[in-house]
Amino acid sequence: MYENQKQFASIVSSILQETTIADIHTHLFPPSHGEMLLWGVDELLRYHYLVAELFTTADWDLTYEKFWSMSKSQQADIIWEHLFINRSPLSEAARGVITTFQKLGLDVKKRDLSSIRKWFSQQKLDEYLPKVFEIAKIDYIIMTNNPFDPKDAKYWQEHAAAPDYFKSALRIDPLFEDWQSAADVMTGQGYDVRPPSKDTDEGYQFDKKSIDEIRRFLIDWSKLIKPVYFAASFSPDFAYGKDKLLTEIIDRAVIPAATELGLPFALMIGARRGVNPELRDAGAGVGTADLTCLSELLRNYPKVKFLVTVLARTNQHELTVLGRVFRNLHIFGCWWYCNNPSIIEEMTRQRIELLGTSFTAQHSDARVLDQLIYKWDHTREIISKVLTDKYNDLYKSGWEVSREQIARDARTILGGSFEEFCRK
Ligand code: FIX
Ligand code: ZN
Repeated sequence: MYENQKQFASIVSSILQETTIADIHTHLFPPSHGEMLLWGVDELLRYHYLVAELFTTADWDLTYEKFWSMSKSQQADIIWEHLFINRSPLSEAARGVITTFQKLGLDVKKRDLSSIRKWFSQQKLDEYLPKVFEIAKIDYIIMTNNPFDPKDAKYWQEHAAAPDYFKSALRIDPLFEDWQSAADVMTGQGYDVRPPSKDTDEGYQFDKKSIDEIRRFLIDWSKLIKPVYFAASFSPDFAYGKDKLLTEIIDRAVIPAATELGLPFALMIGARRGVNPELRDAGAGVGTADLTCLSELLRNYPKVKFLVTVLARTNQHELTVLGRVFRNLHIFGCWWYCNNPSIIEEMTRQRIELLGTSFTAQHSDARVLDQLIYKWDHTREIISKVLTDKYNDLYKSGWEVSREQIARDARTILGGSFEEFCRK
């Protein structure tokens, strides 16, 4: 077949470079969402992963308060100085900035932030956006759309037009983490939702009318934004079946709405928010979750489709096993603190070894448009390494794969398997 392993590795790598991707979870918005679409050098540098890293090195006199009161470009300057000039950008998030500049054709050797800034200031979003999608070879991305966020909601209510390669997902965290303000928002939008009250031994409960109204809210919002799935993130304490209120919201509002609309429900489990509130978005921690609660949910609703990713490395093997055991579960991505080459490689090997190609290897979680470039470049490199090894193992047993079959398998774990699951 191929003359040697090196040649084979480069063939797999070149196929991966050409494979187009469905990026199934991002925090990007279409240009019609105005300033909510973040892009450019300052946004790249003030990515919350880098903000957290900055404070691991900065002197005490750089207080959180001082940092947050700075302009975006001052924040970017200070991060550049600490993480790129005073030391080497070795962390995954810092390396990502360099990859992005390089793939955009900028000279990174000079380390000249002002000339890089000048280049970005000359870019026009209507040309730059498709260019980023082209460099990153992305078919479409899925956004995170929060109907409880007045800024996001406003654009949908005004029917702002989005390109069809920006698909939506209905994000409903406030229903679980802050029902008082969630109830206020729903009431403000004309739904008769009263906060749950504690009038039974069962603990807090919604009245029947309120729960019906939450379901109606989810269905109406789905009609408006046409999401690919419902989504929520949960702390490691996710306790479906034990936490009465959470269980009630899932059982009586989310699942019936998802069933009526034929939509999957995505659960992202394991982020402990606000461990260091001073860091804002960057201040979350990670914890191991009890996935027996997830298996109960999967068992209770065998015909509802669930998309799941977990944050703790310690939960990954158990989740992969659940992915084998439950046909209504599709596992996806290497989320947040797992989005590091060493962990992506480990997780991808583990998933292929247990699931073949029935999973989605990665999502970018990009918050800044330009990050699509590095996130997918780095992921492609790791996946081609893993696939090369796996095809080599097959080759030793006499099984040969064609270029077309490699391309098919690569697209399957980078979007195809997800699409098939959603169509079920
Ligand atoms: O909840 C989420 O969707 C998380 O991905 C984010 O909140 C988090 O801040 C992030 O950007 C992780 O990559
Ligand atoms: Zn996210």
